[in-house]
Amino acid sequence: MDSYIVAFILVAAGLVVSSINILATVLFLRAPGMVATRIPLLVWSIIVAAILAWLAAPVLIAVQSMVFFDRTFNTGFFIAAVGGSAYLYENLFWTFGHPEVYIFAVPAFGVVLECLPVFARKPIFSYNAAVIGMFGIGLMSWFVWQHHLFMSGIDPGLRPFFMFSTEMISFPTSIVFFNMVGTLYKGRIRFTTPMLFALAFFFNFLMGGFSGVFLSDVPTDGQLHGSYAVQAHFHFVLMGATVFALFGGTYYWFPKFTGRLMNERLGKIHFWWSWIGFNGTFITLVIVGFMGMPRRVVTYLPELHTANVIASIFALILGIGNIVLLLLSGLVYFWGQIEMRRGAPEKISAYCTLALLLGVGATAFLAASLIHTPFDTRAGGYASVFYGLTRVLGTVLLASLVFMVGLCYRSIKGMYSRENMAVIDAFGEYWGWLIAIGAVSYTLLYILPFLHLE
Ligand SMILES: [Cu+2]
Repeated sequence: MDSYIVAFILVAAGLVVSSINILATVLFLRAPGMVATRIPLLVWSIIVAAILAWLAAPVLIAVQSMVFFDRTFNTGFFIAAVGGSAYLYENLFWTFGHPEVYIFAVPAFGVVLECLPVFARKPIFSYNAAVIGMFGIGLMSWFVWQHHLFMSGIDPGLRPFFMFSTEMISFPTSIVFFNMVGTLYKGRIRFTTPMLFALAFFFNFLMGGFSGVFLSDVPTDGQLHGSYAVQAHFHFVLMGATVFALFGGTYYWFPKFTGRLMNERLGKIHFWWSWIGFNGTFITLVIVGFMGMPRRVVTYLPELHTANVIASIFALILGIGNIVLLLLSGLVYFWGQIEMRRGAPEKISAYCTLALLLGVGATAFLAASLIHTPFDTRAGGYASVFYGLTRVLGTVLLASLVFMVGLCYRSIKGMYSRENMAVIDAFGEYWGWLIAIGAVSYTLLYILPFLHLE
């Protein structure tokens, strides 16, 4: 536990330092002629996120330090028995926690705002409004944190303010959405893979936003607090919107990194499997939440069984869709090896980095799809196999990704060449096999038993 706290503090400190780095770069190191009104919207979105991270992360450092003090030096900031308050912890945590949501979400807006004009073949609709909208979101994200505490003993007199402020954040958000709609309007749209991901972001964020408006309403929140509806809302924003934008961005900028387009057909398979799997899982969980199923509980009422099975099937689809991503990671790495053999050793760094990113994305998605496992895995021999193998696979996958970080670092430093690529080849062999084994065991472990369940 203490090492978790220290890790959190270190990550938060890293966040502060890197956001200062980004802000200083944008302020002082712009190319000549790069005036404020010409900065790409992606960069504006990262500026907003960097300001949020710069200001919010210190709060996390402070609150985690206080927890550390409570645990190690017998202080009592959050311990009620000696006059501290756990409610204080919740407040401090969410003072960081709500802006943090936008540290993820606003750059996703930026990615989508870059993709839409290209594939709608029209300039962005009202650039200035998009910048103002994103800054508005960043500013207002500071005044809403107590919507997480409506049911945690908040002073009832404060509730209307936080209800109102939360609902008001949909105004700057709508401005950015109008930019997106305006850009699409009468455009000659090409449905490429990045465009599909950008449009999916649009839909998923809308779902997350709408459910957010309902949850910010105090009486509704009283009913839905701690239910699966909240969990689904959270996933629509952080996974449906942010991660989908991340994938779209990867497909969009890949050719710029490597000079090669990614395979459109595989990309589209990846997209449709993920999107259908994602929405099938979480739309079902919204409904299950409305029917009263609480979070963090393994068992549920018998009448919710069908809905839970449906959610599980879609969660599996989501996982399978992202095996495509893992396969792409192997493929990208393989291309890198070919380029090296052709005598372009400098290219391996770009390929290796992208293979790494795809691997991280696939691992994250696989982990997410396992959150809603369809079995009562706590008992019996199957449970042991399920947990044992999942952990072994997860550990091996994570270890490989860590190794890949080292490999990428060395390749960026230019330490590999056509004559000196034994390590590159050895890892390629290993990575290919691991992906194959992962795909097979995922099918055996998570899909086949499920088909025999009913
Ligand atoms: Cu919030």
